Amino acid sequence: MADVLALDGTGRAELADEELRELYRLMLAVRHLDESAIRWQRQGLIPGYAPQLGQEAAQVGSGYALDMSRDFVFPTYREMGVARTVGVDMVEYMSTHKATWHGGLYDPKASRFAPIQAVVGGSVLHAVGWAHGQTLDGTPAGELGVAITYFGDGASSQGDVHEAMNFAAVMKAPVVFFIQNNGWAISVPTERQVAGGSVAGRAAGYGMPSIQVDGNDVVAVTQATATALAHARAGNGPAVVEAMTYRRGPHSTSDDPGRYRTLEEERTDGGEDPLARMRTRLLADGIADEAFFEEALAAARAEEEQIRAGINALGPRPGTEMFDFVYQEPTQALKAQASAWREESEHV
Ligand SMILES: Cc1ncc(C[n+]2csc(CCOP(=O)(O)OP(=O)(O)O)c2C)c(N)n1
Repeated sequence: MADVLALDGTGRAELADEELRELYRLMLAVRHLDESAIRWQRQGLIPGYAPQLGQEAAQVGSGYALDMSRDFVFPTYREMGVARTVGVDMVEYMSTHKATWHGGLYDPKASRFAPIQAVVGGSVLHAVGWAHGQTLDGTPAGELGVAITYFGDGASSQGDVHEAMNFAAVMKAPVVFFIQNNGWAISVPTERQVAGGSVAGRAAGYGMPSIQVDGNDVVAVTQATATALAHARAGNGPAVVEAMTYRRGPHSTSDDPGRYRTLEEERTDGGEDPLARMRTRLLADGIADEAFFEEALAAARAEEEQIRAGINALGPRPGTEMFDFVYQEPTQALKAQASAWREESEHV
C-alpha cells in the first residue's frame, strides 16, 4: 500500500477473525453470483450483464468498511459485489439486467444505494451533490454521512470527474472517490488513457489525500477505505482510494476480450486471484478450515438458487410507470404523452 499523500484518519485497526471469515463468505457469494449471472445471460434468462470477476476484493472490502446507517453508495454498472456486501436485495438489483426496471427495483433511499448508473462518470457527480447536501444540512463533523462513488480508470479521464473532484475539494464535501483501476476501459488499456500512470496521483492537484491500495487484497482495501471514510467523516473533505485490480472477464456479456488481449496477457496481468488469496491466508493463519469453506460454498449456492428463482418470477412492470416517475408533478405535455400512449397501447 503506497500513500501518495498521507491520510490522517485513524481508519480501522486489526480485523477480528470472524470479520475475516465474513469477508471471505461475501467474496465467495459474489464470485458465485457473478459467474451465475453470465450463465443466466447465455441461457436467455437475462439479456445482459457486466461481470466483476477479479474485483471481488475491491468491492467487498470497500463495501464492508461503510457505515450504512449514514453513508451512501453511488455505483456504476459493475458494483454487484458492493450491492451484495451492503445488503441490497439481489433480485431487485438484478432486475436491471433482466431489463425489468432501469437502475434496479430496490428503493435507493432505504438501501442507501443509488440506482445503477450506466453513464460513465455520472455516479461521481451525483455523489458530490449528495455529500455537499450533508454539509448544507449542517451535520456536525464527526457525524457526517460519507458518499462513496465508484468509477473506473476510464471514467477518471472524463471532464465531469475532474470538475466533481475540484468542487468537492473546494467545498470540503464528505466524499470518498473509489477508483477500481482494473486495467481496461472496454478495449483501451489504462496506460493509453491515464496520463501520469495513477489516478491517485492526481488527487494532490486538488489538495486531496489519496491512497493507492492492492485492490486484490480484501483486508488492505477494507482498511484503506475505512481510513478514507474516517477522514471525510471528520469534516476534512474528500479523499481518493485507487484500488489496483484487474478485470478478469469481458467488459460485458456482449464483449469479446480476445479481440484486444491474449489469454497469455490475461494470465500474467491478472495477478493473484483475490478469492484464492484470501483462502490461502485464512488457512495459513488457522482462521478457517475445509469445513468452513464447504459451508460457505453451500451457502453461496443456496443463495444463487433463490436469486435465480426470484429473477425468473419477475414480470413486466406497468407501462404507465415510464410517465409516473419523470417529475413529482407531471407537466401538461407529459400528461398528453401519457394519454396518447394509453390510447395507442391499451386502445382506450
Ligand atoms: C458518458 C459515457 N461515455 C461512454 C460510455 C460507453 N462506455 C461504457 S463503459 C465504458 C468504459 C468505462 O471504463 P472504466 O471507467 O475503466 O470502467 P470499467 O468498465 O472498467 O469498470 C465506456 C466508454 C458511457 N456509458 N457513458
